[in-house]
Amino acid sequence: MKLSYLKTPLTAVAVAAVALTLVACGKKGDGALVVKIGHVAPTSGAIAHLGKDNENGAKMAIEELNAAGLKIGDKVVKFELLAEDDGADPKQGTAAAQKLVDAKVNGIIGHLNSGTTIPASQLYNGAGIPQISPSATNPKYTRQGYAGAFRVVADDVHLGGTLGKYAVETLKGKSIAVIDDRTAYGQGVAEEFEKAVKAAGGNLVGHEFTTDKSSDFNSILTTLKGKKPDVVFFGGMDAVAGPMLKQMKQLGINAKFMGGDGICTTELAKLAADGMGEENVFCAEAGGVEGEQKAGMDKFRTDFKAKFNADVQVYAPYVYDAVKVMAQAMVTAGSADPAKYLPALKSINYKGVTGNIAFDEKGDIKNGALTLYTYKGGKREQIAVVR
Ligand code: ABU
Repeated sequence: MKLSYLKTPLTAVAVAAVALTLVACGKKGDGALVVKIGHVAPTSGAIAHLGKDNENGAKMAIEELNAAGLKIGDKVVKFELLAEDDGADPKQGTAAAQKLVDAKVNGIIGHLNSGTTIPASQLYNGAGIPQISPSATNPKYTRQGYAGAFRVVADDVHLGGTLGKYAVETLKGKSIAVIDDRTAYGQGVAEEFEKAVKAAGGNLVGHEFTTDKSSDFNSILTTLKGKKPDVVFFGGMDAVAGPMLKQMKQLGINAKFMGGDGICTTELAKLAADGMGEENVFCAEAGGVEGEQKAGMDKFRTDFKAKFNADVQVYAPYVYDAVKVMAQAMVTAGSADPAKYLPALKSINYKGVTGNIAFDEKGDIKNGALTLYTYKGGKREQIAVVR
């Protein structure tokens, strides 16, 4: 907007009105183009530690982008992070999504959970706002036919499938039990795990159910104990898996414990305490790097710890990369207008700290990796990166 046509002095009210108009147009008084990035994760509730981990990944990327003086077209950009808490609750998730749609964000990074990401994606799609989830792994998210839905991690077909095969072929499980928390993620990953166990010729002895808010598992664990499992797979998050592991120990269930990325966190060892055992818990993160790409990831972890005085839980680096990928697409397109940068996002080829990021026709990461971990001395220890 040009102001040179103004012939008379502006009143205070008029000055304020012009300033508001400039911000609404996405421009600041200093000439910078304001680009609003929405981020949503549960920063309250039982998995707030994971939501904060994700949010900190976004903060780190935004600060670096602003410090670099990035330009879109000929305009220096000021990225603003609009961070929302969805409490891992689908209803709160859609309310947060609507708030960000109303705020006319240029793009969305999130949500953390599949159960919030999937319903929220309908709103973002309706508003034409591209969305990259850094951690929601239910396959449905990218199978709805939404042009702007992307994911920088592998999905539950890959996660559950790899873990099921691992339970039978590597852990040599002979009687495998499953528990899931009935969320979009927990149920989905457990189903994929079961399919893979069956395909590998394994024996499933029971499937029990809990919720993502439960803390007493005595009844379902006692039922499973009677079936003498040597492997127990849990589809759910670390906040539930921790107390479940403690109660398995109290009940004398001597079985290997497995789960997907939802339990594969730094916090799990604290939550499970003496229920953890040594090399008794196995899980997979839905991404991973190896070889010369490890140096970038190691540096990210060190920088993250120095900045936030906290270890990476699991997905902060994926959030960090997702923000940078979105910014790169805007730079390539020369525009932060969602309709204009979406084609550049679809064809992105970005080298991030989590590896190479390019998307397939659905919006899923191409050639996604998984990292298998166990826990030793209260710390995650990498077993292998698999594709
Ligand atoms: N992928 C694990 C945690 C997030 C989710 O998919 O619900």
